[in-house]
Amino acid sequence: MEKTFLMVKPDGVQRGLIGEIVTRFEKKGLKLLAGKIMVVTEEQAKTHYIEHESKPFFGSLISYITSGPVFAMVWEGKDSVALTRSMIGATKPTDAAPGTIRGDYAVEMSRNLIHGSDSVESAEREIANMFKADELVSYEQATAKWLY
Ligand code: FUP
Repeated sequence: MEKTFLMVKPDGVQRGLIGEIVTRFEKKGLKLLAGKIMVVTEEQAKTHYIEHESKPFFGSLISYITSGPVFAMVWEGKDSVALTRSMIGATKPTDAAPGTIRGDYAVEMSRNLIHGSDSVESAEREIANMFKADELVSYEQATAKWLY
C-alpha cells in the first residue's frame, strides 16, 4: 500500500488547523500510520527541501519551516500520494481550487499551510528524514477493503 508524508507547516499549527486537516484525510479513507508535533531542525529542513537548494527563496523557506512546531504525518492508502496532492491544492493559493486545503485556508504562497510528497520516491525520502522506522504503526482497520 502506498505511503505519503504530509506535514502541517508552522502557520497551520499556529492557526489551530491540525484537527481540521487530519479530519479531511481520515474522512477520505486514508490510514494514519504516524503523527507527531516536532520542530524541524535546520539539517532536516535542508534535506527536505533539497530540490529548491539553488532557488532565491531557499533561505526564507528554511527559516519558515524551522520557525515553530510542525505536525508531521505518514498516511497510507491506495494512490495516497496523488489523492493527498489533489486535496492539498496548488502551491500558489490564488491557483488553489476552493474545496482544497490551500484553496480554503491559505492566502500566501510562503505560508501555504501544508506539505505533501509529490511522488512515492519523495515520500520514502521525506519519511526517512523525519521519522524512525519504529514510529510507523501498521494495523488493520475494521472496515471493508473496498470502503474508502
Ligand atoms: P508544493 O509541492 O506544492 O509544496 O510546492 P513546491 O515543492 O514547489 O514548493 C515548496 C514550498 O516552497 C512551497 F510550499 C512554498 C515555497 N515556494 C516559495 O516560497 N516560492 C516559490 O516560488 C515556490 C515555492
